Amino acid sequence: MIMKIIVIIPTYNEKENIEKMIPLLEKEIFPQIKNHQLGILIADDSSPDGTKNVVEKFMKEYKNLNLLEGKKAGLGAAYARAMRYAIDKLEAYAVIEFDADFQHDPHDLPRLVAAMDEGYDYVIGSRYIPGGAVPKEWGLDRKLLSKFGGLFARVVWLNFSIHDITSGFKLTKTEYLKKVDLEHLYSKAFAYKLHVLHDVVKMGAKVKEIPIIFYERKEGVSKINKKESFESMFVVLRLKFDDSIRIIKFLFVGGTGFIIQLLLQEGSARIFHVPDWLAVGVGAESAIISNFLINHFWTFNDTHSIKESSNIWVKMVKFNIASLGSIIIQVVAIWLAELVLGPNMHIFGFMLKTRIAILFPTIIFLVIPLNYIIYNKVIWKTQYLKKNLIVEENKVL
Ligand SMILES: Nc1nc2c(ncn2[C@@H]2O[C@H](COP(=O)(O)OP(=O)(O)OP(=O)(O)O)[C@@H](O)[C@H]2O)c(=O)[nH]1
Ligand SMILES: [Mg+2]
Repeated sequence: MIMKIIVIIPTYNEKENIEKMIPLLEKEIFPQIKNHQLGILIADDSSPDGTKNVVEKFMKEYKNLNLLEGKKAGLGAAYARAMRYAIDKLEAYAVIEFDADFQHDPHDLPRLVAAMDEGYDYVIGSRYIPGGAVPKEWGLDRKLLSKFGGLFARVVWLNFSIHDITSGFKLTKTEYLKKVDLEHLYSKAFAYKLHVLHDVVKMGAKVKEIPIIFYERKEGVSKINKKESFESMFVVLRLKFDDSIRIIKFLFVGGTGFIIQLLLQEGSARIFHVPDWLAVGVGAESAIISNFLINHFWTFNDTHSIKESSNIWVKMVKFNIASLGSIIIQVVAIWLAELVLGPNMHIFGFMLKTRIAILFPTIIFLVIPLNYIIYNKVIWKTQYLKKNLIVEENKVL
């Protein structure tokens, strides 16, 4: 099927480059991509050198050439604006992020589109896979900076499947881009691309990297500066924090459960003088109910609209079963440990009761992770959130 693909080119003082780039794309590159309808969207930030005039001159000749003007607010702001325009006004099926300065070879464009035709949703022109390269003119400092930036994101996000996180040359299907909150990206500059990549990958887009050679710019001057790398690291961490917020809440709720259990158990034993076994039961079940409610209305409150999910009572029963499972795990672990090690054990020269020494690692390494998985996969079914990661209501033009 013929799809509309828009090549977005942000420009700031790129008169000499854009003068050569537009006819090259229109006359030589686009005709190579026969099975789709291509267009160009220049996102110019009122360049003082008159880039706009050059574009307007070409617009008379090429009907698929569009110009979107704005105030200078950074590369990310220009892209966000242009992507929104490509989605809403040009009704693009996919967009391609592309530099004006010939650092990206226009001859690579058909390969990106071919990967889309193979069924990929997000195609990255990658400098860091075999066949790819960064400019040989780059000094060691710039090479390291670029490599380190990508490595930082890969380590923090624990995503090693993508080799070039900061590439500026890529194709994205708008089906995914529509769900990215473009108006509130964490960066208006270079680091915008980390945010978009993070969200698109999280939504489960099929990603392909194809090797590209990144050249030194031909004309004009670079707009990148050192402070961008700090901002990029900040954006990477902030996105990681967002992703971890559920686990942070979950751990916090676990803590409140522990306190409630202790208070109710001791309260019912000391104030109401109920037998010990009943006091323990009251304490445990109170903690289970309060943990369930806080998790339901707070930790997992974003899952309430999932239709694959069951109702609150069913969840409550499942939650009780999971909690019972946790108790059984602890009992079995301690029973096994005592069987093997005896009632007491020596750790760093100290003698400890085996049941105490084993309780902590069992809870930390077994009970907590297992519960977290069960809550996500079985009780609140967060996997169904993935596709609709970011709600479309955020959209403002
Ligand atoms: N509209 C707009 N375009 C920008 C802005 N900053 C950069 N650009 C454009 O974005 C593309 C990439 O910017 P460059 O300055 O080349 O950044 P870079 O490629 O990382 O750095 P160099 O390797 O030094 O060229 C170019 O086409 C620029 O003209 C901006 O604030 N607004
Ligand atoms: Mg450049």
